[in-house]
Amino acid sequence: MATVIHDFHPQAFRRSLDLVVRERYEAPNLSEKEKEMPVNYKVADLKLADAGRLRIDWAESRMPVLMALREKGKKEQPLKGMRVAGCLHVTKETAVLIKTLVAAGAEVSWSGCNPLSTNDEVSAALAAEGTSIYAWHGLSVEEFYWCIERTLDFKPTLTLDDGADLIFNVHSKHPELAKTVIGGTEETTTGVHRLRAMAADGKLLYPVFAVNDSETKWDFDNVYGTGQSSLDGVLRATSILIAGKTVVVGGFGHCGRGVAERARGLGASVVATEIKPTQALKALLEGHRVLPMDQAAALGDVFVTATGMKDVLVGRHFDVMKDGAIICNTGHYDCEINLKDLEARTKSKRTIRPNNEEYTLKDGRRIYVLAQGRLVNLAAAEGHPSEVMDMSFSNQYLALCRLARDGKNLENKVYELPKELDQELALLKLGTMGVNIDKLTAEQIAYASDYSAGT
Ligand code: RBV
Repeated sequence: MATVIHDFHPQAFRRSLDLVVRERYEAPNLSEKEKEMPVNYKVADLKLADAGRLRIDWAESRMPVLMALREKGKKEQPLKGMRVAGCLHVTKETAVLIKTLVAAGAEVSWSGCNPLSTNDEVSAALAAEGTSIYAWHGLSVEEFYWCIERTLDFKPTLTLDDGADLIFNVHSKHPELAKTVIGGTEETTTGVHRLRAMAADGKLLYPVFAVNDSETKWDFDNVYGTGQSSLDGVLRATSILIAGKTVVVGGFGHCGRGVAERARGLGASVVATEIKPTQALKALLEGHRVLPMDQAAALGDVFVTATGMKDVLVGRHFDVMKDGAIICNTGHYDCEINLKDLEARTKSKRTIRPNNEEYTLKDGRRIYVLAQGRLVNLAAAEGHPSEVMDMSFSNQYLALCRLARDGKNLENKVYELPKELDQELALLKLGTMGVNIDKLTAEQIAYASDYSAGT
C-alpha cells in the first residue's frame, strides 16, 4: 500500500526516499539486489512519518528564533559543504534543528544520545524526508554505539554532541577522522565536564563550543526546561497528585532548582540534598528543606536525582524508603540511581504502567522506578518544551556556523560562545514574545563608566 509523505523537499533527497518507500510498502517488487542496497537510515517504523511531521510542524510554530535563523541561512548558506554528525535526543525540537542545518547547506547524519529518548514518529519523519538517521526508541547499548558509528560513515566535518558520546567515540576509536573535523559542539553540562577534562589532559583533537555554558542555554533550558519536563515525565508515568507530597530533589544545581521550583508550584514540599555548601545555602534560602540523603530517604514520596554524579540513591536509601516511594532521574546518565542495589533487595518486579516499574522488596515494601533510571523527562515525556529549546538550538546552530567560518583558526580547546550573542538572542526571543525593554540613554551610558560620581 502506498503512503503519503508530504512536504517532500527534492534538495534534501539522498538515495533513501525512493528505496524507503519501495522497501517498506512495495517490498514484493524489489529485486534481491535492491533489497540488499544500503539505506541511510534505521528507524522503528516508517509508517509513523506522517505523525512525526505533525509533531515537527507543531514545534516549528513554537521556535520562532530558530525559524528566523533558518530563513536567513537559506539565503546565506553558512553551512554549505559541511557534513554534520549529530548525537542528540531525537525529538521534535531536534528535528527543527536538523532541518535548519540542512536549509543552511549542511549534509547531516544523526543518532540519538540516549537509548530511551528517541521519538519514533519524529525519526520516521526525518528518514522519510531523506535525512540520514539512525535512531529508535529502546535500542540496546550495542545498537546505540552502532548508530553512532553509522553517523561517522560520511566522515563529518563538524560534530554535535549531547553528553560527548560521539566526540569520545571519534577520539577513542577513530582518531584519524578527527583530522578532517573542523570542530564540535556540546549541548549539556555532563558533556562539557567530560570535554574540559579531556582538554585539561591535552587529549582534545579539535576545538569545541560548550553551547551549554551560554546564558541563553543553561539559565533557561537547564532550569525551566528541566523543571517542567521532569515533572511532565513523572506525571505521565504515574498520574499522581503532587500537592501534599514530599519531593526530594538530589542536587540543587540549575536542573535541581528547576525541578524544586516546579514541584513546589504544584503544592509539594521540597527537600533538597547537596554536597556543595553554597548550593545548599541557596536551596535553604529559597525556602526548601536541606538534608543529607540518608535522612531524606525516609521522608520522600518522590525522588528526582539531578546531580550528574553516580550513586545518589543506593542500597541504604532503599532500605529506609516508604512503601510506594517513586524514584527517578533527570541527570544525563543512568548512574545516579543504583539499580543493582535495588535489584538485590527485590523479590518481584512488574511493569505497572508505561515507564513505571514496580519493585516489590523482600520485606514487602514497593518502590516504583520511572524510565529505568534514565532521563525521566525525555524517556517518559517529550523532553524540554519547544519554546526553551528555541534558544538552546539557536546557540547550537550559531556555534556550528562559527566553526564552519573560522574553526580552522581555533585551538583544540573548549570555547564559550561570545556573551554579546546571549543578549542578541534574548532580545530576539523577547521580540517574538511581544515584549519590549528599556534602552540606556547617552547620559546613563556615561554614568556607568564614571567612577568619580558619588553621593
Ligand atoms: N534536551 N533536549 C530536549 N526537547 O529536544 N529536551 C532536553 C528536546 C537536552 C537539554 O538541552 C539538555 O542539556 C540535554 O537534553 C540533556 O541530555
